[in-house]
Amino acid sequence: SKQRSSALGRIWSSWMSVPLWLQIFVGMVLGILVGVTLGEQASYLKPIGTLFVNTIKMLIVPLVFCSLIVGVTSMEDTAKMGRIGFKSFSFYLCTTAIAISLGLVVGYVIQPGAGVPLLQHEAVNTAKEVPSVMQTLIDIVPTNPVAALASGQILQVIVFAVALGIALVLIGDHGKPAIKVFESLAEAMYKLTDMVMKLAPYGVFGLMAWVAGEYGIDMLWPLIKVIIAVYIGCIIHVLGFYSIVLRLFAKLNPLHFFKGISNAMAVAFTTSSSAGTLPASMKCASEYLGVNKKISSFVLPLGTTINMDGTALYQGVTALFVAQAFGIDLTWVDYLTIILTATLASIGTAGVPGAGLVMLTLVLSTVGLPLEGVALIAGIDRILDMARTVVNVSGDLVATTVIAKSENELDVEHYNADMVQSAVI
Ligand code: DAS
Repeated sequence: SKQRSSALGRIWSSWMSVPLWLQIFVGMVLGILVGVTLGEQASYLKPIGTLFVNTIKMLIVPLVFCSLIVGVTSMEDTAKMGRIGFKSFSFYLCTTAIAISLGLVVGYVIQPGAGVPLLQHEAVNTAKEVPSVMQTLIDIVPTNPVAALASGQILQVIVFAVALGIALVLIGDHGKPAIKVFESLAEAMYKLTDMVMKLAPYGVFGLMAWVAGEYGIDMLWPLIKVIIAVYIGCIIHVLGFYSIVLRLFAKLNPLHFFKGISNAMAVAFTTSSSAGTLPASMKCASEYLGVNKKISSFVLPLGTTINMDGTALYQGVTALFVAQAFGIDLTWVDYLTIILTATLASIGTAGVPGAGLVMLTLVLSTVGLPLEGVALIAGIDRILDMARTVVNVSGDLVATTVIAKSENELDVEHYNADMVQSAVI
């Protein structure tokens, strides 16, 4: 039995060395295989998934509250950067809002979750009274922030966190101790999120087993449609929207831009980390695009933390997928809430692999969509993460280029020169 326990020990340690996204993918595949084999009995595995979903729910409010306060207070130098800071901040929020809207359009057109036998039976069509758009806008200001935190009114938590963050900056040194507290709480919440995400392979296994057992293998097709929809959205946003932005706001030829950032896009696609791609982005900006380091050294790192066009677009598509899969009709107000939440939440999302999946729970809970949808997406999330990180990084570089041009800090000849030649220079 000694050999057996050491063999088990070896297997466990090799399993733990597998990257998390691969563990989650394996969990999904095994869950589907077990579900298809066991059929109805597989529903006994559902509690594993529910437990996982509940631990994610536990994270949302404290994670969003702390990460947003830290996100807002860390942008103190953005304010100091005056005009450039204002340009960067507004450019980033506008493109993120457009990205999430494009994601909603693509999700609406492709309907990845429609007609899914999946969870229609579970259609949790809570007949929600539909508040008016005006009522929704009024409601985003919490009359009692503590009650908003306690009841998980996400949009109200976000608004209060941003307001408190701004106030903490404005009170100068008096705010420092509190900011320090929130920084360590945010750090702790990131750690806790890491720990919870380590349970994802098992939670996804349990949920996928239940879903595959109840509804059969044909629930794979909707997931494939989600991948297609996200990739189509990302391609449209990068090649379509960013080209228009470059022509319209900077009168630059987009072709040179895409050639110039191809290295950064490759790194983003393979690492799924905007933060990890930052060195490559900095290199592309100065060596290929002719952007003055004074601009790129500020706008790019800022973009890595607060600009997530790809993530926002992905949240638009997947939120609609979950709504369709659960047979829940979203109202205009819901769409507006999703746009507001994803745009503001992107300020607090870290540029690391899988961050978007955690933020998806935030978007789903603001419009009352079941978080089981997160576990459905988790298995394919890495494939989606690669594409959305390319968009995140491209968006950071578009902003840097456009802002540099507007500040006359872009060497246009360098930008227009053929790539090889400019690299030599
Ligand atoms: N992978 C994250 C990034 O680095 C984005 C995400 O997870 O959504 O930008």
